Amino acid sequence: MKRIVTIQDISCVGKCSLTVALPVISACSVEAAVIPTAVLSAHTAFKGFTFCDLTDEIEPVAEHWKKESIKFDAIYTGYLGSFRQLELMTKFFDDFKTEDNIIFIDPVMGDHGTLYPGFTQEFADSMARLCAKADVIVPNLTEACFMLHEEYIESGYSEEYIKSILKKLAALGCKNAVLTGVSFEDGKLGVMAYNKEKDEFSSYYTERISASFHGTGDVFSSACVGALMRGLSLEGALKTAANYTVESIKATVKEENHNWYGVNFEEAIPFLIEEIKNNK
Ligand code: PXL
Repeated sequence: MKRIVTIQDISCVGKCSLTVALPVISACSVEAAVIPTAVLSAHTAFKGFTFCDLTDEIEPVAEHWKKESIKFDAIYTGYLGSFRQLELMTKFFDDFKTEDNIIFIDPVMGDHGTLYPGFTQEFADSMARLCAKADVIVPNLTEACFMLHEEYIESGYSEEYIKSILKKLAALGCKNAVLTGVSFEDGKLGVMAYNKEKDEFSSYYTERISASFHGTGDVFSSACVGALMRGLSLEGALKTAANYTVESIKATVKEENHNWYGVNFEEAIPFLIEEIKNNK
C-alpha cells in the first residue's frame, strides 16, 4: 500500500485542506500521514476564525520519522501559512525525497485574481522557489500569475497564452506544471499540463458548473495525488481529479440549502473509486 504524507493546516469546519485530504486519500486506498501546520476554527473565508500555529511541531515530527526510517511514496503540500513553513518544507523535501517518490505541491495562495488573507507577493516569490523542487505543481491561474509576476487575466485568453504560462512555471524548476481552472470555451473548464522532459502538453476539460466553492482545489489535488499513487499516469490522474471535483460540486448544488463553504466530496467518493479503475 502506498503512503502519502500531506502537510497543510486543519480548518476544523469548512471542508478544505486536511479535512479533505485525509478522507480523499483514504478513499483512494492510499495511506495518509499528516503534519498539521496550524489549527483554525474554520477556513479563512469565515469571519473571526481562530488560528493556532503548529510550525514548531514540524521539525520534531520529521526528526522522529527519520529515526523510525519512515518513508513516503509522495510528499504533498497544500496551504502553508508562513515563510518559515516554506523553509521547513525545503528541509523536509531534502530529508524525505528518494529516487522513487514524488513531491506534489499545490501552492495554495489565492483565486480569481486575488490572494487569500495574509498572503503577499513576497510569499508567492518564496512559494515559486519551493516549487522548483517539485515533480508536480498544480497552481490555478491566480497562483501561477503571482509566482511568475504576470498580469492576471480572468478569461478570454488563448491556448498559446496558457502554454507560455506553463512553460514559465516549468522553468521554475519543477518536472510537470499543471494549471487548473483553465477555460477556452464558454461552459467548459479544465486543466492543462506540461511535461518539461518530454516537452509535451496535455489537457482535459469538463463541463463548467456556474457555482464557486471553497475547497475544490483541495478536492482536486488530493484526488490527483491519490490517483497517481494508484498507478495512474498524470493524464489519467488529472482526468480522475477533474471529474471527481465536478461530481462533488454537482452533489453539492443538488442539495437544497447546501452550505456555501465547501463541496459534498463525501457523496462522490464511490464515483472517485470507479474513476480510478476506469482511468488506469
Ligand atoms: O482551500 C484552501 C485553504 C486551505 N486552508 C485554509 C484556507 C483555504 C482557502 O481559503 O483558508 C486555512
